[in-house]
Amino acid sequence: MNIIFYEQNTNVDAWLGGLKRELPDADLRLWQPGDTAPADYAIVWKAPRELFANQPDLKAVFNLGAGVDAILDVERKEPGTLPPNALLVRLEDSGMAQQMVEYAKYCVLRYLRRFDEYEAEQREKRWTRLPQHTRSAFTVGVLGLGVLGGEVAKGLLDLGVPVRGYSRSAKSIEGIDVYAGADQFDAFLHDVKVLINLLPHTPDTEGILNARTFGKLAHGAYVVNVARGPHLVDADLLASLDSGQISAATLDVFHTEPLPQDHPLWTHPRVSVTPHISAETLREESIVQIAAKIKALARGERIGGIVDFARGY
Ligand code: OXD
Repeated sequence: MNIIFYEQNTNVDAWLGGLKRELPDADLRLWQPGDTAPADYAIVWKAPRELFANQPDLKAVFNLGAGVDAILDVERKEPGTLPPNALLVRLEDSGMAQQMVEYAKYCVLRYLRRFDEYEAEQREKRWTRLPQHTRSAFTVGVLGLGVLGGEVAKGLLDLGVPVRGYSRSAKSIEGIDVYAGADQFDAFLHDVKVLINLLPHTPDTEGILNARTFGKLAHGAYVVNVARGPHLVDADLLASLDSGQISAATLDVFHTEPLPQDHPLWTHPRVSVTPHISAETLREESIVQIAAKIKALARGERIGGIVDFARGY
C-alpha cells in the first residue's frame, strides 16, 4: 500500500518513522510538489490543491487535526478537487480532548475566581478584595458538543458550575442541559456567564460569535474561542468589551494566524491571547489512531471520524 504524507512545520522524520513502525509493510513517502505517483492513502494537514488533484484513486484522506475546514474549503472553492471515492477522516480525540478540558477549566476558574482582575490589580500594586462571583449563577455554555465539546462540557461539571451545551442535533449528556437546533439557540445563550466555542467552522457557523450572540448572554459575560478565528466577529467583540456586555475574552484562534502584530486584540487589557495551542495534535497518539484505521479499512471494516461533506464536519 502507498501512503503520502504532507504537513509543513513539523518533524517529518518523526512522523514517517512512527507511521513506518505501525505500518511496516506500507510504502510511505513525503509528498512534494510534482509528485503524481498514485497513492492509496494521504495523511495531511492543510495540503495544497495539487496534492489531491493528481490522486483520483485515493481511498481515504486522513486530516491531521480535528477541524476539516481547510480541506473542505479547497473542495468548496474548486468542487471536484477531492478524489471522488476517498473518505475524509478527521482525528478523533487522540489526546486533544484532555488538553481542551484543561484549557476550558483554566479559563472558567480564572474568571470565576477573578484571577484576571487580580493580575491587573497586581500590576497597579493594588490590594483589593473583590466580591466572589456566585457559583450557582456562573453558567457555562459550551457551543458544540462533538468529540471535544462533549468532553469539555463533562469536564467542567467538576467545578460545580451549571453547564449547558448547544449542538445542531439533540444529544443527551449526563449532568448537562443540552439545547439543540437553531430554535433553541437563544434559550441556550440566555444568562450564560462563560461562552466557550468548540463548533466546527462551516458556512453556517461563521461569524456566530457576534454582537447579537453577545447581547443574549448575561451582562459582563466571558467569551472563550478555541475553535476557529472566523467564528468571531472581532469588531463586535471589541465593541462588546467597551460597552461592558463582555467582561473579558480568551482567544486561541484568529482570522489570520499568527495574529498580525498591529491587531488590537494583542493589546486589549481584557483579552488573553494564546497561539492556537488549546489542543495540539499529539504525534504518537495520532499515528497509532491513523494506522489502526488504515489497517481496519484494508480489512474492509468500518471506522469512526468520517466527515460528512454536506454537514461540513
Ligand atoms: C485542529 C486544530 O483542528 O489543531 O485539530 O485546530
